[in-house]
Amino acid sequence: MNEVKTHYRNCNICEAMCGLEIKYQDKQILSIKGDQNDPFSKGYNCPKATALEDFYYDKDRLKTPIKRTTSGWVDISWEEAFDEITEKFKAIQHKHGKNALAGYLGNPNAHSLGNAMMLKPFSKSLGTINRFSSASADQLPHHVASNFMFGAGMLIPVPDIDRTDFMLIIGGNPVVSNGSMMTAPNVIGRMKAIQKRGGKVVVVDPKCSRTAKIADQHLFIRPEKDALLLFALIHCVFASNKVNLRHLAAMTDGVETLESVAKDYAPEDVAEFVGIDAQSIRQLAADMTAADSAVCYSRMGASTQTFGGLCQWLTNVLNIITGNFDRAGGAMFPQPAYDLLRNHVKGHKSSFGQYHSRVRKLPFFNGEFPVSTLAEEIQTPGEGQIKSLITIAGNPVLSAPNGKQLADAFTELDYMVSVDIYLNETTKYADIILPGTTGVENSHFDIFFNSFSVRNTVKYSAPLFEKNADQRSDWQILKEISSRMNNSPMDPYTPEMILDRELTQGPYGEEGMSLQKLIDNPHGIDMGPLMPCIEQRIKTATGKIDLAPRIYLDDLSRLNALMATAPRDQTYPFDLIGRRLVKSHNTWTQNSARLVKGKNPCTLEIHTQDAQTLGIKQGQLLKVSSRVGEIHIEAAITNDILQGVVCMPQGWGHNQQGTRMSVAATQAGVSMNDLTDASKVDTLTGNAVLNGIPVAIELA
Ligand SMILES: Nc1nc2c(c(=O)[nH]1)N[C@H]1C(S)=C(S)[C@@H](COP(=O)(O)OP(=O)(O)OC[C@H]3O[C@@H](n4cnc5c(=O)[nH]c(N)nc54)[C@H](O)[C@@H]3O)O[C@H]1N2
Ligand SMILES: Nc1nc2c(c(=O)[nH]1)N[C@H]1C(S)=C(S)[C@@H](COP(=O)(O)OP(=O)(O)OC[C@H]3O[C@@H](n4cnc5c(=O)[nH]c(N)nc54)[C@H](O)[C@@H]3O)O[C@H]1N2
Ligand code: SF4
Ligand SMILES: [Mo]
Repeated sequence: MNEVKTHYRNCNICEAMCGLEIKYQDKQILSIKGDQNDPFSKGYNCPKATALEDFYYDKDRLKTPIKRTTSGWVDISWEEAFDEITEKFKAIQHKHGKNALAGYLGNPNAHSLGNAMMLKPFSKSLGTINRFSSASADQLPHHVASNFMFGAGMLIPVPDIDRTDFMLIIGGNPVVSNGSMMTAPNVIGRMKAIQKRGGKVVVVDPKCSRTAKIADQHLFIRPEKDALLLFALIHCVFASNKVNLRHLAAMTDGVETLESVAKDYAPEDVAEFVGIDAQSIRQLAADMTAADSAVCYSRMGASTQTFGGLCQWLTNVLNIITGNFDRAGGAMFPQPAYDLLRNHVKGHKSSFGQYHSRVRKLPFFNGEFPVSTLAEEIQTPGEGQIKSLITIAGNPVLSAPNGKQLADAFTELDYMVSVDIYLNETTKYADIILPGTTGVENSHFDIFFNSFSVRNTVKYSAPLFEKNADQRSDWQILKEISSRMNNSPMDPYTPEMILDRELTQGPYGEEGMSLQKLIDNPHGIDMGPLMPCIEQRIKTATGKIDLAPRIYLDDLSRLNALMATAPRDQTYPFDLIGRRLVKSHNTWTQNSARLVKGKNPCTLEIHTQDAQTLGIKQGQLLKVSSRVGEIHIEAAITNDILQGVVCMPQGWGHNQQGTRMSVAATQAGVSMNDLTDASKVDTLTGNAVLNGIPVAIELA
C-alpha cells in the first residue's frame, strides 16, 4: 500500500462547481469532502458529491462497448464498434440523405471538459441539421432572450447574489438545485447572507419550496402565469415613474415601446389569473424599486412552460428598467477566463429560425431543434425523416416530454448508438453502447458554468485515477467517430491543448493565465466579484440593448389569449409541476445506494383540501392521467402547495425491463415524463413545457 494522498477537484454533477478534497490510497477513495481552500465554494458540498465514489466503483457501469444481438448484449472491441457504427451511419445517410442521422446531447455533456470541446467538430462531422439536446427541455428561453436583447445566446446575465439587497426568485428552487444559470455553491448560505445584511428574499412559486421556506416572503402563483406577473411588475415600475436606466440610458432601445405595451397589464387586470392580489403585486414592485439594489432571477418553473420565452425576456426587462443591470447587486455578466464569446463578432447573425423543423415547424436555434419534436421527426414518413440516432450522455426516455412516445420511436429507427455509462431506459434501444470514462477518471474544467457564475473564478482538475488501458474517454470516442465520418486522419488536439490556448489568449491572458497556472493552483483562482462590463461584452450590431425585440411583441397575442380563455377543461382539473430532490440529479444518479436509500421519495404532493375532496389518504396509491399517459404514484398530503396543483419529482422511473441499473431498480419511482406532452411547447422558443401539465387524479 502506498501512502494516503489528497486530490483536489471540482464536482462535475451539477452547476455549482463545488471544490472537493478527496483522500485516497492507491485506487481506493477514502473520503470526499468540501475543499475548505476552494476560493469559491469554501468547503461547501452537497450529499451527491460523495456519490462520485459510487459511480467510479459501480459494477453496473459499462467499461467496454456492448452490442445488442438476438441472444442479448455482447462485449465487442472498440475497433469493431467504430467500424460498424460509421459504416451504418454512412450507409443510412447515403440512402436517405444527410439529415436521416440525428444526434441528441444530454446534460452531462455540459459538465465535461472533453465533451464540451469536441462536440462542435463531432456534430459537424455528422453533417446533419437534425441535432437535439436537453437544453430545449431546460434553459433555451434564457439563450433566446440573450440572443435578441444582448446579441449572443451565451451572454447570460446572472444575479449578483453576494451583493444584492433584494432577490426575487421566480420558479427556481436553488436551495435544493444549488442554482441553475446561476453558478453559486452554497446558495443557502448566500441567501442567508442577504438576510443578514438587512436584505430580503422573495419567492414566487406554486409550491412553498425549501427555498420559499427560508425566504422572507413567499407568494403562491398559479402555474404558467409568471409572464403576466412580470408584466404587471413592469407596469408598476412605469406607472410609479421609477424607471431608472442609470449608465445604460444611452445604450438601451425600446423603452417607449415597452411602456406602451405594459399599460395593458395593470395588477388589477392580471391578479385573478395569476392568483396574487393586485395590492401584493404593487407592493412587490415597490419593494423592488425601493431597494438599493435588487435582482429578479427566474428559472426552470418560468422557463419550461408555455410562456418560457416571454418570462426570460421580461425578467431581463425588469432588471434593466429598475436600474439593476450590469451593476453590483443586480444582474451582471461574468467574465470567464475561458470566454466562450472570445471570437463572437458584434452583430453576428444568429441561427434563430434559420431552419424550421420538418413536421411541426419549430425554430432551429444554436445548432439544434427542440427535443419535443424528436419523436415525430422519427415517426413521420417523408423526405428528411430521421432513420438513425446517436445519443450522447442523455436519457430522453425519462427526461423528454412524452418519453414513452420517444421510446416507441426509438424502436422504429434503423440504427441507434448511445455514448453512455449505463444500459438504461434510453440506451437499451441502441444497437451499440459506447461507454466513456466519467467523473473522477476525467480531467475537469467548467467551460459553461464559469460563464454563468456569480463570481469570476477559474479551476482545472486533473483526473484522479488513470483510466484502464482498454477504456476510452467520451472525447476520444467523439474524435474517433468524427475522423471516420470525415474520412480524414485525426487531428492531434486534446481538450487540454484547446483549453490552454483559450486561457492564454483569453481576457486574463496578460496576467499569465494558462493551464500550467491552473495546475499550480489546484484549489482554483479567484478573480473577484462580477464587474460592470456590458459595454465590452454586448454583441448586438448597434452596441445597444434591445428592450423590445419584435419576436416578443409578436408573441403577446398568445399571452393575451390566456386571459380570454374559457373555463378550463374539467377532464384534467389539476396542474402537475415537477420537483428536484437533494439526493438525485436528473435521471442518472439513482444507481448510487447511498443516494436512494430510505423511504420512497417519488410521491405526488397534493393539497390537504384537494385530498379531502377526492377522499385521498396519506400514502394511498393514486392514478394520475394526462392527455398522453398515466402513472401510479403514492399521495403525499401537504399544505405547502397551491390547491389545484400537484407536484412530483422529475428524473425517476427506473423500473423498466432490459436495463442494467440494479440499485436504481430497487427504488425505481415513476416517470413524470410519461405524463408530459410533447405537443405542448413554448411556440416562441420551442422549449418543452414540463410544468402546468393538465392531469386528472383518482384512487388507483
Ligand atoms: N418533467 C421534467 N422533465 C425534465 C426536467 C424537469 O424538471 N421536469 N428537467 C429537464 C432538465 S433541466 C434537464 S437538464 C434534462 C436532462 O435530460 P438528459 O440529459 O437527457 O438526462 P440525464 O438524466 O442528465 O441523462 C444523463 C445521461 O448521461 C449518462 N451519463 C452520466 N454521466 C456520463 C458521462 O460522463 N458520460 C456519458 N457519456 N454519459 C454519462 C447517464 O447514464 C444518462 O443516460 O431533463 C429535463 N427533463
Ligand atoms: N439536487 C438536484 N440539483 C439539481 C438537479 C437535480 O436533478 N437535483 N438538476 C440540475 C438541473 S439540470 C437544473 S436545470 C437545475 C434546475 O434548478 P431550478 O431552476 O432551481 O429548478 P427546480 O428545482 O426544478 O425548481 C423549479 C421550481 O419552479 C416551481 N414551478 C413549477 N412551475 C412553476 C410555474 O409555473 N411558475 C413558477 N413561478 N414556479 C413554478 C417548482 O415548484 C420549483 O420550486 O437544477 C440542477 N440541480
Ligand atoms: S451542489 Fe452540485 S457541484 Fe456541489 S457537491 Fe452537490 S452536486 Fe456537486
Ligand atoms: Mo437542466
